[in-house]
Amino acid sequence: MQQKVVVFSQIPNQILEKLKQKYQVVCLNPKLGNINQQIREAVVDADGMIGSGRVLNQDNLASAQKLKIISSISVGYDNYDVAYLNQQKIWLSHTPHVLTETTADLAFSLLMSAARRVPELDAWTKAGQWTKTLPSTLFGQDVFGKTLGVIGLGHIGTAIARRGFYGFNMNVLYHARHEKIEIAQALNAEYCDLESLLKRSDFVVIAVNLNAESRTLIGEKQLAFMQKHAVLVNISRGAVVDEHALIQALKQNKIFAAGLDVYATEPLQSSELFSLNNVVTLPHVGSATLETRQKMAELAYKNLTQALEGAYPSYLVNPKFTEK
Ligand code: 8YV
Repeated sequence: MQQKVVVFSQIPNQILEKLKQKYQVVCLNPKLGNINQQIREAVVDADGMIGSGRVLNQDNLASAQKLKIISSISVGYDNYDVAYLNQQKIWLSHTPHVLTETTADLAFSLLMSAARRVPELDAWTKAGQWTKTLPSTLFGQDVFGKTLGVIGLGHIGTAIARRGFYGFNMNVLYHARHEKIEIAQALNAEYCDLESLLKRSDFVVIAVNLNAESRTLIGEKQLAFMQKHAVLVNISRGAVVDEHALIQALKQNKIFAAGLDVYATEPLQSSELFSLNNVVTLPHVGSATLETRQKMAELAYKNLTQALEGAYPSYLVNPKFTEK
């Protein structure tokens, strides 16, 4: 009997067609009604799921009778109840590595845009306000040779640090659960406790996974450690930062600016952030290039087919269960 796969988000057509050649495919569509109800109904006899950007937990997976794998098209997996999946012996796979450099590029795009006030000055120019030499009140911050503090030195954090060290001659500090000796030596990077990093950095980039330890890691107290000319960049998950505290710090010019790609609530359609000139807001586009999203989908397809063919997926998040 043909195995059934539930596609729970947009995926590249080429990958969708490959799935349809092998499996009975059900594509969910939020425009057709409550997506969680669609998930509950579709997973009853599903063997696998593939997609991203949805919360999957007992609330919408309890009806699954034979689900073997959820293949996430993402590196982060905080939107999945991994403990529940472990209990149900449902594999969760993800797509690390293929998006590392793209996401690090985006992080530096935000850093530079916030430092040199690109969106604000673009709007100023296009509004016809360039009638005389730029007033110093619109000047930005230097990046070259400054101090970069990276919070989380995983693959993406390391790629960001590499850009700062080699590309902008920056002095690199990092904070992580433990020292990363080899990386630190290669980038002449100094391990710091979080408070020191925040106090010493001209640019702070958050590149941690979201977990119980990192949730609201950056709150009012931590923001107060930062220098008035400092810039905060967040490309991890919105919940790592107390968004209300950040808004207050930006409104009171306690820091120079922020560059954000992630938010406590997503999609973000209204926020006090949108009224502030000293924050650059992007819509969770860290990995959003055609090439990279194709590579992610291809890797997720591979993880899925490996599992449905009885093999271990290449990038499992949870344990290598034996058969259920
Ligand atoms: C995903 C991301 O594309 O990979 C991740 O963890 O945050 C992005 O690259 C996004 O999660 C898709 O919703």
